[in-house]
Amino acid sequence: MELHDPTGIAYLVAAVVFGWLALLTWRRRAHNPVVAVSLVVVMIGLGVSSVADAVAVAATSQRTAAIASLAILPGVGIATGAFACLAFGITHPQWTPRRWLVALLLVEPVLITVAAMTNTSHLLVYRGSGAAGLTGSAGWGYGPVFWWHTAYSYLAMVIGIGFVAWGWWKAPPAFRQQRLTILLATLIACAANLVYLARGFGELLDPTPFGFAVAGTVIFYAIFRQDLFTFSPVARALIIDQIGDAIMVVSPGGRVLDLNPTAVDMLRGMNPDAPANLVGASAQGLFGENIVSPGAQETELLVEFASGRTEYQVRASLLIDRYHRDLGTVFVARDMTEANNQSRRLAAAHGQLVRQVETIELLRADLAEQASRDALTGLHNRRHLVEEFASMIGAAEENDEPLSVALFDVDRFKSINDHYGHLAGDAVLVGLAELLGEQAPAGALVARWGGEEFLVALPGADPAVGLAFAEDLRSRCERNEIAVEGLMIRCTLSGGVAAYPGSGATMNDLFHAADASMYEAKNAGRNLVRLHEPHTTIASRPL
Ligand code: GH3
Ligand code: MG
Ligand code: MG
Repeated sequence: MELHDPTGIAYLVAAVVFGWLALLTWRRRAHNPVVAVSLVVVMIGLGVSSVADAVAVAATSQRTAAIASLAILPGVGIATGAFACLAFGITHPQWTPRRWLVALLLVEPVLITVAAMTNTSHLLVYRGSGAAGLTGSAGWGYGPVFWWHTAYSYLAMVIGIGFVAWGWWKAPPAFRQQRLTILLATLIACAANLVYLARGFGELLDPTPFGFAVAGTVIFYAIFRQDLFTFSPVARALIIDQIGDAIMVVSPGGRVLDLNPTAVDMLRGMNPDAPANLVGASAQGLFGENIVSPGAQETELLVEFASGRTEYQVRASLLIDRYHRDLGTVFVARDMTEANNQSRRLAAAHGQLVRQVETIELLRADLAEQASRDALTGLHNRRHLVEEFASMIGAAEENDEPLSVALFDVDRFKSINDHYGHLAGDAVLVGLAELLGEQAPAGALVARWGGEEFLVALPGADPAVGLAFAEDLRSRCERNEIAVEGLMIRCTLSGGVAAYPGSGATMNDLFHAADASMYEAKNAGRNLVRLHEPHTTIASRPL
């Protein structure tokens, strides 16, 4: 064998390309086993034929060259059958060939191998003296089996090309470029073979293996580089099939192109009469009125399954390629049942919490109110009055208005206690508190100042008004008897009135002034009311 023969070397180079592509494809077979294995078998078949071609042209021994010529045939049979599978697999990504089909595709290669090996005894493949004696290509002629084999190979090729052409024609835009690449590559390889046949199988170099080597490389590129979805089912399985969301791709014409198992479950739940194969079905038919238009807001979708009701949130996005062509729409439906139930539970818990907080707030306000009251009379207590008075004096200052305070002390209360008892004394205090409450004008603040002393703050009341109020109260008290356990008790009050701003600008000054005036009334004989005269010295007890 002379390997410096350029024709032989060319065939060997083609064989190396086939082997290399077979190896690369085999490594990537996980992407799509059917397509990958078919391509590997095509490459092995072509590789074997190329090696046989190389030996046939370069062998020095006539016998070796003759045997190599016979060995070309089985590789071609295997390659063309596998090509038909490859073409169908490319256009039907989910397809797996049945065993009988694989067996059927092996029949021809096995038969041609047996026929080639036994050719010297029957000369049905090659005839002539050279074939009979295995003495080189001189005097070789083609027998009927050779033509059957050639017809079979071309038939398988034509079927394969038909699949690819049909696949290209029917392909959605996303796949069209890839299918066209595969179709053109195959046609170029076939053209190379046809050129050789047209020259009448001359002694010239057969360009077929080189055509197929180029076609194989291009097909490899198209399958593993140009594709997005179909030939990456591993990633697809991980991302699309395992995902909890229902995902469905719909063609621009409204047909379902692809969908994941979750989407199949969802659509079957919505539509029990849906066709067995949802791919190719009308999306409108499956979704009905519920179909969401791309760009629309998310849509809620309720599906009644046998296991219960499921709430979906459906989003639609347009698939646009880099040439701004409409490739279809992707629908993603997310099961929101659990999340919605959770937020409903949260909202209910929140509502309950809000009601609890409101109750607590009411209780707190009630407590605060109670804390501001005197337990015996129900009037405001001294602490509350002191707190409120600060803002009253602030308002009077701000509005430039007067403010009077009237302090009352029950005359000789000790003797009431002594006469009627402490409980009767209490009842008298309650009766006085009622009288005060009734007589106090709106906006006035009435408080039990301590013991048998009461204080009334009168916003807006100047000294005269304050004095009139105190005098009126004193005289009412004098006239009114208080009924206590069948007894009618009469008591009198001594009162002192001081007004802002004349008698003082602070709470302390005003209280001291009122207190001093009240003591003046006591000293003057009781059952009297005295108005504090500004600029008089205040001689009073500490507050
Ligand atoms: P006057 O004020 O006119 O000088 O004579 P008075 O008897 O009222 O004198 P004083 O203010 O010193 O006495 C007040 C009495 O009021 C002393 C106390 O026992 C009585 N007192 C104070 N708080 C209460 C109370 O809540 N209930 C009863 N029943 N008595 C009280
Ligand atoms: Mg007193
Ligand atoms: Mg008193």
